[in-house]
Amino acid sequence: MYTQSLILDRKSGDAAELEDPERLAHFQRRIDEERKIEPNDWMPGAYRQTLVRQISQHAHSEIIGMQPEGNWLTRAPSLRRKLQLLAKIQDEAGHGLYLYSAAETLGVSREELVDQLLAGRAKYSSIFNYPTLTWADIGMIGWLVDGAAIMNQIPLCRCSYGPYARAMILVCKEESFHQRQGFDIVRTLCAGTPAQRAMAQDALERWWWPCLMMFGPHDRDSEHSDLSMRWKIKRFSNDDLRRKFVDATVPQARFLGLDIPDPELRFDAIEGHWVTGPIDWDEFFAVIQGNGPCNRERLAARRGAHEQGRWVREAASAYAARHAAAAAAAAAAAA
Ligand code: BYC
Repeated sequence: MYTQSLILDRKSGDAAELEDPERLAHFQRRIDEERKIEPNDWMPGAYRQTLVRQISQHAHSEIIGMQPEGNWLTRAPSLRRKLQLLAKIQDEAGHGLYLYSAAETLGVSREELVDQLLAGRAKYSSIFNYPTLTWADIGMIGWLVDGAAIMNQIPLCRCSYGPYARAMILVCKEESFHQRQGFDIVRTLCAGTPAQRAMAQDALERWWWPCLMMFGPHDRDSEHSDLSMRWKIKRFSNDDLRRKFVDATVPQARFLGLDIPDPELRFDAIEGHWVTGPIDWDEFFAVIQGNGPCNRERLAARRGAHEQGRWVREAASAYAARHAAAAAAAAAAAA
């Protein structure tokens, strides 16, 4: 929808990048001066592509991320918890739509992006390919997954691309509520019966390592980081954000009386940071290549939902076409 009002010239952007170092220098200067890049501004083709890649992956993550939580809507332990979870899942849908709109300002359509997801050609966050086996998993998603998401997304509020940065402000406010509802679930379980505490501990053991993987590969293996940092799309590296998350979360786990499932976890008093044991990157790459515990299930559910929504899209298009025709007829009659 946003694309209609844009001046789109993707090809000339790419060509100019090759031909016109002056334009490129001007672009970089603008970024260095912390001035936002807006949809109709000239931008290098690679900047545009990086943003489309990241924003669309982010949008897909929000939409697919509704599934593991949706699994517990009918089994939430109280009406209050059910309402909170329902509101949270609706927020995720809103974030997805908001982000698809931000991506559209770069000259791709939402349909194109959704098609890529449904065809299995697009990535979404690795974390949503793990199952939610107990109610404690819903707590872990809020406390840890949303906690990791906030750590990553607060700096995105200062991303150099205006529409993405502005979208992130609303998203981060809502993520903060999500994180708190998750922490509250886990805190309640930890203050409950031994069986409830054991449920929370078991969930932490299953979610801890996948949450650390959410931040992406180590900096030395992160192919996009250098350029994204230079262009101020990213403000912190993957490892820096992961470290901030661990530093914030370890004391919370201790407060809750939970054990982080990492025998090598230690506090480095000189650096002032917690240091974890090695992350299993084989698992991470298997998951992002489509071979995690739930990848197939997630895509199948998404394709099913898309198919079931076909009649709504068709009805909305027919309604819009009829109204446009009526408006055109009225305008012709009045002329
Ligand atoms: N999962 O060069 P790198 C949420 C890929 S939604 C899958 O470091 P980059 C929520 C990466 O795409 C949270 N793939 O990449 C929703 C690249 O592959 P391609 C989602 C990953 O982009 C509902 C390759 O690995 N948040 O919180 O510089 C309910 C090399 O990586 C992952 C966002 O999307 C991963 N975890 O940095 C509850 C935030 N990590 O594209 C909660 C926006 C890496 O070359 N995204 N890859 O095929 C970002 O900040 C960055 O894209 C990343 C990766 C830090 C994730």
